[in-house]
Amino acid sequence: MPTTNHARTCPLCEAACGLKLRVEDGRVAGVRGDAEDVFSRGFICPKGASLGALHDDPDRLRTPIVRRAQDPDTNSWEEVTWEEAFAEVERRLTPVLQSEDRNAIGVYSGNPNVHNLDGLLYGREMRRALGTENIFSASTVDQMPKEVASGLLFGSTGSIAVPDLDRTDFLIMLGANPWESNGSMCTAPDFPGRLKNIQGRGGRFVVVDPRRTRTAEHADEHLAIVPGTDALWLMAMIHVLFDEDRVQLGKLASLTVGVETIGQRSEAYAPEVVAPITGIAADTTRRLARELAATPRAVVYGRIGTHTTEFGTLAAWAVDALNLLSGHLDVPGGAMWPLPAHRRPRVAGPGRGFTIGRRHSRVMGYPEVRGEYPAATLADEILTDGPGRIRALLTVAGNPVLSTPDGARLARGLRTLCCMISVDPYLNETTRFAHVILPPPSPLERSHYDLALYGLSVRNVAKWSAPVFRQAGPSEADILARLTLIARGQPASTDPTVVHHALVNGALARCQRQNAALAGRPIEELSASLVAERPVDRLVEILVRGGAYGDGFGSRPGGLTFEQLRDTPEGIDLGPLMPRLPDLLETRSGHVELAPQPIVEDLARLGQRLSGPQGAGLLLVGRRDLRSNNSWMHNLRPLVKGPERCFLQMHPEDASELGIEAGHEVRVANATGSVTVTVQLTDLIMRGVVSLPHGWGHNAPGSRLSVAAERPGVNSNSLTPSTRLDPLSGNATLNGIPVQISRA
Ligand SMILES: Nc1nc2c(c(=O)[nH]1)N[C@H]1C(S)=C(S)[C@@H](COP(=O)(O)OP(=O)(O)OC[C@H]3O[C@@H](n4cnc5c(=O)[nH]c(N)nc54)[C@H](O)[C@@H]3O)O[C@H]1N2
Ligand SMILES: Nc1nc2c(c(=O)[nH]1)N[C@H]1C(S)=C(S)[C@@H](COP(=O)(O)OP(=O)(O)OC[C@H]3O[C@@H](n4cnc5c(=O)[nH]c(N)nc54)[C@H](O)[C@@H]3O)O[C@H]1N2
Ligand code: SF4
Ligand SMILES: [Mo]
Repeated sequence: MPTTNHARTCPLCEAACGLKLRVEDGRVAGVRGDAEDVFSRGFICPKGASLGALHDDPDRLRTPIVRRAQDPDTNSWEEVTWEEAFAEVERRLTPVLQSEDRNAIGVYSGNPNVHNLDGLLYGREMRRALGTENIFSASTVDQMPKEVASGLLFGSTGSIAVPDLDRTDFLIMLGANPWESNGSMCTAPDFPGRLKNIQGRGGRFVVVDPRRTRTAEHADEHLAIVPGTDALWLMAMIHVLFDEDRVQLGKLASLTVGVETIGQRSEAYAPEVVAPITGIAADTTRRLARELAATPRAVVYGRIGTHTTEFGTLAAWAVDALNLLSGHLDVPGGAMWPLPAHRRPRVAGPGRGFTIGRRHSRVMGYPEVRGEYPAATLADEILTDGPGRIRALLTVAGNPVLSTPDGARLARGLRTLCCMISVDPYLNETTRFAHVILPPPSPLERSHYDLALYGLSVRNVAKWSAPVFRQAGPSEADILARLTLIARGQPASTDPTVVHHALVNGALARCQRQNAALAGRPIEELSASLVAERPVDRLVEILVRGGAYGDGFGSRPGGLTFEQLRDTPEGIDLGPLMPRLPDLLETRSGHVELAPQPIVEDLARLGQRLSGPQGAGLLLVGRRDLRSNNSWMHNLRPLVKGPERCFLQMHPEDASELGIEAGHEVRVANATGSVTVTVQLTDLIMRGVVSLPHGWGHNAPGSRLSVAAERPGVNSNSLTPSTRLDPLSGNATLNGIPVQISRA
């Protein structure tokens, strides 16, 4: 077979790098960064380089499997045909569907959906068909606070402002470590290189993190902050702007309401008051607030360390508030919004606004947020008896046993389900409780276009990648379509084409409603003009042709077409971010709502933190490692070889007070659980803080992760309480968790 080369966007993290894969004899013989990719220009990390290893991993499931024994700990899995698998899904799911209690079915969707056209375009249809309110996802152990803050401020959870990295001269970055993570809610391939470029053009960047991370080591300044106190520090920054008369709204003055309210509410947060709680000296805070206000191109950016805390939404809101009040929102070099090729700009004017709590979860009474309940309460809904109790669960691309709070309790709950179906390529800590596992094709067997990430990107870019290999089984869209049909009560053998047709026609009708130029043209005619073949690609084609740069199905000659995407495998650069206000605003007032009621009320809770008891003891935070990806790539030897990565970081002085020495096995414990792990002493972490990575603990009986099981590590979420949530978003508090440490 001849050697072939394939350009591809990497689907493994938010950086969306362009890769070049060399295929020889039907196998991936090499992966390198694609120097011609318009966005990443050759950047690659070790994970992207292991895409071939992922494709070839013998533990990756290629056929559906069904569990025959009641006890998940025994290995009773049997390979079945796809027809048998769907028949088994129907047999198990139908009684629950017919019980008239649709909430008896729960759905958990995990992170890889974000990088997968099939999951993004078909998951919603499946959830809708199930008709349950019990929807959960990894969003509430991640970015939901930023979505809620953006919803309240700008009217839509999708309107997330990103730092204009390539044009800023001063960046304050909180709770992010892009040197390891490659960036999040800010799609920027070679994030480290872009940070170095800030310095290269004479600018500065400052990192706020309890650990002196690799990112902090490269920064011009590092501020060690007490975990969970970012919202207080950001309020102190806002305080300085008002106190020293440095608020500058610029063009946003006429577009913003609530500025005075925030001025009043910030009075209590003088840097001097906040300093003993955050650990950041008052004069440092004042100096940075002045520098932010005085630098024309400057921006504040906060990520997971700020979001996964008890004040996550307030911290996320305060980042945007600080950008706005210092004149750095919607201007080059500040925080801006992308306009991806698959979206259309709105016409300016009042929108529908955003509300939380349209209903409440059954057991804990948590408010619904963007149609979901907190992942942290999934176990409550399974374990607590009564009408509406979850008895059947679908997981799609998620591993909540390792990724969400109190994994051991969730595992106890999953064991009791009468029906669990997982769409997942691995038999792991979560899917081992399933009755049927339906494996999707490998990432190299599907097409790719970043529907989610181009909405968070530091440049407007469009790139579509063709599959490298033909898929062996059904596509993930087919799998989800068949689940949709079963949920609708159709026989398991129904051809999923009906779902594909309905989605494509629905998308065409929507496109027509939004494009006046298409009025009156028959759907059949629009449909006949599509050139893409697979249903997911036809959906992308519709969005792009009807989108901001599209050809409008011939009504805007010269506009973007699917042929252009297909024939430009290195991607199409659509230019730097452009100002988007006011057309982007979807609030009811049509303004930026700086002081929405939920935020003002929650600021009262933050105020109590000023006078409340300051916690003693050690606080646990997480961390990420370049060669890891949440919980699911520890089975690839090229990534996990080398030194052990799952260990506890601790400051030497904290250790010596407890009689702990380097390399000791220690017991980390709190009321939720305990783990035993090796300790590494390092002054990279501030005193009073310890750090453990998440996503480990691969020693569950009955799982099939032969490489990962050799060095399983421990599950840090054994220590995460399921009840300490950010009240506005329902997001779990994953950082700043009190723990006790002793020699094991
Ligand atoms: N303590 C602590 N906990 C955390 C975090 C933290 O910082 N600290 N981070 C949180 C964050 S940010 C996130 S996003 C969550 C992640 O939480 P989850 O999304 O629940 O977990 P992942 O580890 O990403 O697991 C992904 C699953 O998807 C499967 N998968 C991979 N590719 C595909 C595919 O193409 N299709 C399908 N159907 N399945 C696929 C994998 O086998 C795996 O089972 O974890 C959160 N948990
Ligand atoms: N290599 C690798 N890359 C990944 C992932 C992975 O698992 N591995 N996961 C992907 C996913 S799903 C996501 S969401 C992104 C996340 O990407 P990032 O947001 O960059 O996440 P982290 O690298 O975990 O960095 C978070 C930092 O917050 C710090 N921190 C903890 N608590 C606090 C606090 O209270 N305040 C402040 N200011 N800082 C705090 C931690 O010490 C840590 O250095 O990464 C993505 N990329
Ligand atoms: S940085 Fe992310 S997108 Fe780029 S190669 Fe690595 S895993 Fe893939
Ligand atoms: Mo995430």
